[in-house]
Amino acid sequence: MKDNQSQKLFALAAAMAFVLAFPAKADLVANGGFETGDLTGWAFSGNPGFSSVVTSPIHSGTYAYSNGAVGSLGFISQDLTTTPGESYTLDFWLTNPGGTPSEFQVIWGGATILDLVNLGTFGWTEYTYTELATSGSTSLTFGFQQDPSYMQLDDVSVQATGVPDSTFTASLLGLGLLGLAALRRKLR
Ligand SMILES: [Ca+2]
Repeated sequence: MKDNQSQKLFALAAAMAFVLAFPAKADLVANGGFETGDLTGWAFSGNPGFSSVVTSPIHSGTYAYSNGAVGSLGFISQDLTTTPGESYTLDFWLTNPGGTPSEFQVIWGGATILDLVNLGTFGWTEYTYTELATSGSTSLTFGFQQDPSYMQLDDVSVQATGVPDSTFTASLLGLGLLGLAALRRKLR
């Protein structure tokens, strides 16, 4: 093998090693897209009626969560491992066909951060919040009531805010290594 060919291969291998060593931003939510086809990772409480994981409508993948609880709220929640004092970006998608009475709640660490009563009619809509963690475990809860119909939730994610996308950073490092290898060849 020619010398500069082996250098290229080495640089490529180094770049790949960087990408593998620094995984993408960690999503703290288990089964946030409901792609297990069930509520794996989520705990259910409250009104147990009309709660299911469905294949339509969905925002992405194959499944979304659907709830049409009548008369009172049904809740899905999970405990996230968080760092006290660190802020997190909560992101999710919701769609509602309209009709009343209806209610949708988001509860972060016991504090209600969103409480919509008699929601209007809207297609898949993204909601993004920045929230502070005050303990090593933060509960994330969604509450639903939709008497005449069903609303759907999909693509729930929680990520530490302000952490650079390490895959992108690693890619830049990899490109730098490739450039360095090319420079070394020129200088010979
Ligand atoms: Ca999904």
